[in-house]
Amino acid sequence: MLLAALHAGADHPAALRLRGRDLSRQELLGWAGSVARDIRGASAVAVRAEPTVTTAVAVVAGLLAGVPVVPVPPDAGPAERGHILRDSGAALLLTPTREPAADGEPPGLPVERAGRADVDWAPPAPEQPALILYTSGTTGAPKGAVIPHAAIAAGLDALAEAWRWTPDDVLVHGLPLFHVHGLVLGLLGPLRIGGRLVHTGRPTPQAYAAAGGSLYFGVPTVWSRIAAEPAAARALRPARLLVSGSAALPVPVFHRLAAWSGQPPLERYGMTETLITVSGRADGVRRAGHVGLPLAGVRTRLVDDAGTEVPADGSTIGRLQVRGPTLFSGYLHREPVPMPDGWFDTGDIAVIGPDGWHRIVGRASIDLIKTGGYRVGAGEVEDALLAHPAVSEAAVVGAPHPDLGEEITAYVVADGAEPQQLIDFVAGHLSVHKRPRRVHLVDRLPRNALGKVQKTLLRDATG
Ligand code: MLC
Ligand code: AMP
Repeated sequence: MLLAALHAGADHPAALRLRGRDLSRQELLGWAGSVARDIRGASAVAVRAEPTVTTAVAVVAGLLAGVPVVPVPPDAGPAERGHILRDSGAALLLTPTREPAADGEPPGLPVERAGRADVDWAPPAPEQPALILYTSGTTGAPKGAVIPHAAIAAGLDALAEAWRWTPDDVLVHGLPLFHVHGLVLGLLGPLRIGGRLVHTGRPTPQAYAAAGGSLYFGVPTVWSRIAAEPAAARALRPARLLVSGSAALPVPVFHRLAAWSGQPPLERYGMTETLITVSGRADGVRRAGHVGLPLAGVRTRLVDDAGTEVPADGSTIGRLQVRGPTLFSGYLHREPVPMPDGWFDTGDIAVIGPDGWHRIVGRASIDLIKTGGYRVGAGEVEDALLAHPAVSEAAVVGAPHPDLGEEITAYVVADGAEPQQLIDFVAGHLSVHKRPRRVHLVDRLPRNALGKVQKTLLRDATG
């Protein structure tokens, strides 16, 4: 049973605290059981994934009912939201209160009005899909990665072992509930392992400092802002573990955070399609710029462009491939992903040392951007810009950025549109975090002899 701690173990009146509202495990189970009864048999349910207790209830209801849950970013504009709802085939949209269904969208089901009910049916089979997480590729609209119950269970158990995560922990984070980090680790983690969850709302240094947790999750942008505020970082001294992931933690941030908080952060690496596969250990060393060792049950290897394995010697660079029980089962409505002998190609470039420690060097494709821990496909942002009537050409790159890791930067050929208008246009059509933060208006884009845009030139020009 995936949410083991929900059904057993000690309860707490504030087992979950989201936006200042508390819920015990018993309350959550009864409330979600009632929603689960209403949605059983649906092909999939979409959930507007705000960081609230009603979102927790909706997600748990889907998992109890054996209905795949499709989290929808709460700020998704019409293009992104419409795509997710259509592509996933969600039969219902779970919202906090009753709302009229928008044109072409599935009917809504208000979670706030549900009653209490027991779950008296068998739990879903481990191989059944639990979540469909929409994630960006290099081109086109986001794809729905199908994550089975068994993958989540295996991934959380491996993290519990590596991090000594127990029901005594109070987990604190302020991450969105529509990606692996905030949703799988940050919400389902405490519901499988036990302990309390305190969601801070926006993950500001002050909110983290005030939360009094034992275990903290953050993306590097969150840690870099905390490391810049010594008082907030010092307030984390009583914590047991500060965990960073979803993007590379800059080495200076690692050292600053260690100095102020009294402990080096623990880094781990993963992705939507694989969940977390590599991590430091609570009882082990922490190494700046390194993401750790494969988790229990996971194997990793490096290959060259021809697919031949290269040595794990601490200096040879290769494409990182992973194998194990935490892998997704494929993208919805797409050709099966090639996974020869179960090996999945992450698209990340890495080095593995003789001691097994992994260092992520970068991504194979310039068209996947990591900004504030969010993965954004350049193609999706370019398509959104090209939908503006004034835009004739657009190229999007991730420029190095001290706070965000990479900053979405667009080079645009446009007739009669100002940069801010184009930024707002994208923010209004996709999720707000996918907007370019900078738009350069240019006469033409640099192209090679074959007419392909030379993006490395653009990225280097902004770096
Ligand atoms: C700004 N805003 C606009 C706007 N410009 N709104 C409309 N139009 C515009 N043009 C508003 C936003 O709505 C928001 O409002 C506010 O400005 C700031 O938003 P932001 O730009 O998102 O804030 P920022 O400070 O940059 O956010 C930093 C951050 C965020 C760290 C909080 O990037 C974040 O939450 N990242 C987490 C990503 C994550 O969880 N990734 C995990 C992927 S899973 P308001 O009202 O909200 O303030 C994965 C696997 C693994 O990778 O390994 O974990
Ligand atoms: P997402 O699909 O949003 O989960 O993004 C996954 C990608 O984030 C990975 O393929 C990596 O490129 C990146 N990533 C995740 N964790 C780390 C980390 N600790 N260090 C460097 N990159 C990371």
